[in-house]
Amino acid sequence: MSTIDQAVAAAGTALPDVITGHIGGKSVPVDAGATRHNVYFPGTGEQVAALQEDDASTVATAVNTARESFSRGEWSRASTATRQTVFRSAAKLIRDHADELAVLECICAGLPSSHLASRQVPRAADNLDFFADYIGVMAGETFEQLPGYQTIVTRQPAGVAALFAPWNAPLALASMQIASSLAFGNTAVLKPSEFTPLSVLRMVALMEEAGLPPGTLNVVNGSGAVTGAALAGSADIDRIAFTGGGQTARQVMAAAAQHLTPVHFELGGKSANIVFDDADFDRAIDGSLVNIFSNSGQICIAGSRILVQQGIAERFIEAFVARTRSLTVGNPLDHTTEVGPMAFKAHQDRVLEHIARAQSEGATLLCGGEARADLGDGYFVAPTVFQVESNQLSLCQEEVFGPVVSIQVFDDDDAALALANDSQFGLVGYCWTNSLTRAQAFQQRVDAGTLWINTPLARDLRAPFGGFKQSGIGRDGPRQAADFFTEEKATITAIGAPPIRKLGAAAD
Ligand code: TXE
Repeated sequence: MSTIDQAVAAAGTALPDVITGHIGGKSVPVDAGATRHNVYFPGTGEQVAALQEDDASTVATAVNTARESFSRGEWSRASTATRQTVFRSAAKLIRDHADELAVLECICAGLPSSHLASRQVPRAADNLDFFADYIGVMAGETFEQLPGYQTIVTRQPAGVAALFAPWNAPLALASMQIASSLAFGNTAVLKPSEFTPLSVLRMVALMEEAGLPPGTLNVVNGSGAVTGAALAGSADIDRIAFTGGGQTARQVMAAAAQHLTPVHFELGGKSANIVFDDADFDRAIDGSLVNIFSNSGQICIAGSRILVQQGIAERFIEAFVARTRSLTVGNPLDHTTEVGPMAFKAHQDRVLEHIARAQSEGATLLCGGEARADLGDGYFVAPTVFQVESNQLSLCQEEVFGPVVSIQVFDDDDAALALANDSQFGLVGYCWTNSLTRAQAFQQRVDAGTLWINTPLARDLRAPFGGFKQSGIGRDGPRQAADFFTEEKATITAIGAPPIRKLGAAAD
């Protein structure tokens, strides 16, 4: 029995030979003539299953199914209480199936299963619970300042949403898109990454088990070029939410422009992690490690540019490199693993190219810098630390999306701020200091959608999340999702009988 089979059997589940889409509550039938892509376990390179690609005509069927479901109204016009009940039941089922979902995600994405079961899978359930709560308390607006009239502002679901989820945190990110759109009564077609379909498909099945009407949430599978492009270019979708890379986002935006479909983008980052000389040293070390090596660096919020102040730089770099060398890199199914592999082979190659380019541009390699071939055929990259003297290196300007960090030394606060903001991205920032004034000055001037002070990432779902500059368009968040996934409508009612001009009544 292979490692994958053992893990899957232990989690009480089974793998299909062929993974297909899910439309109208049913699996898309297996078609021997359809294009297939192999899905591999990043921990060993073994094949997990084959994925059947949905072509443009199957994508059209999925969109039509979502549209018909929207028009029938079993979800779009369901009561708030019904939608809350389904979301909460689904959240419970997700928690009950946490081990199974963690294994399904681990064998596709290669994220450490311990991290998945304890954090990422519960996040998916939390997203649903959060939006269930939010729709129970959200309010419209009323204006009564205009004498003789009352104006109310209500919201209608936008219609059919196209959701594009990435491979780096499939459940956590797809569930955010699903919760943000479905909560307000939209129906959807979701395209998971072709590398990581399994956990998302299982979550959708659990949502239907919880009472989500078939046809409300449909899944299409396949490559971005075929399935993704067909969905993004559909004339019959009302919203596009995309989480992925900037280059793909440009293509999605061009396709959306044909139909003026509004887009919501959550893209990459090159976030500064600034350690001032008055920081709590041990917390700053712990947090800086978490910020870059969580999910093997495959997170948009990675603190991939460490900026450390001169006075503590030598001590910080020494301690950071020592801890990096001691990270447990290995099979993500092993519960002691801290850093898993890259999610797929082409991405491992891409990360190694970034490392080679950093070296050729003059960055000083302090540790790592190579594939971990000693760990077998998995797509491992050794946790890598570079010291740099210029923020202009490609290492400091481009998102690597792997376990690779640059460290640059700065003199004073102005220099730190200038370096932090010298980026095409503006997703998040991290700052370590015990000076309130310093933190506040930094908070006011840093170009980032989220700033964490003296802590690694701690997500508050009530707050907006998204990026400045090329890190995205729009924000996740309850009010922000309501703004994106609904149409607002103003209704003005006369109070009593305010006068109306009497056109054509001059002859009287
Ligand atoms: O993602 P893509 P890639 C960043 C990260 C990474 C880079 C490229 O820096 O190295 O992006 O990653 C679908 N029309 N992030 O190329 O292509 C695709 O099938 C419609 C940051 O692997 O952006 C998948 O479902 N869809 C990020 C999704 O887009 C298309 C997470 C994302 O894949 C398409 C991932 C098309 N023409 C990568 N082409 C984050 N913000 O967390 C592809 N897709």
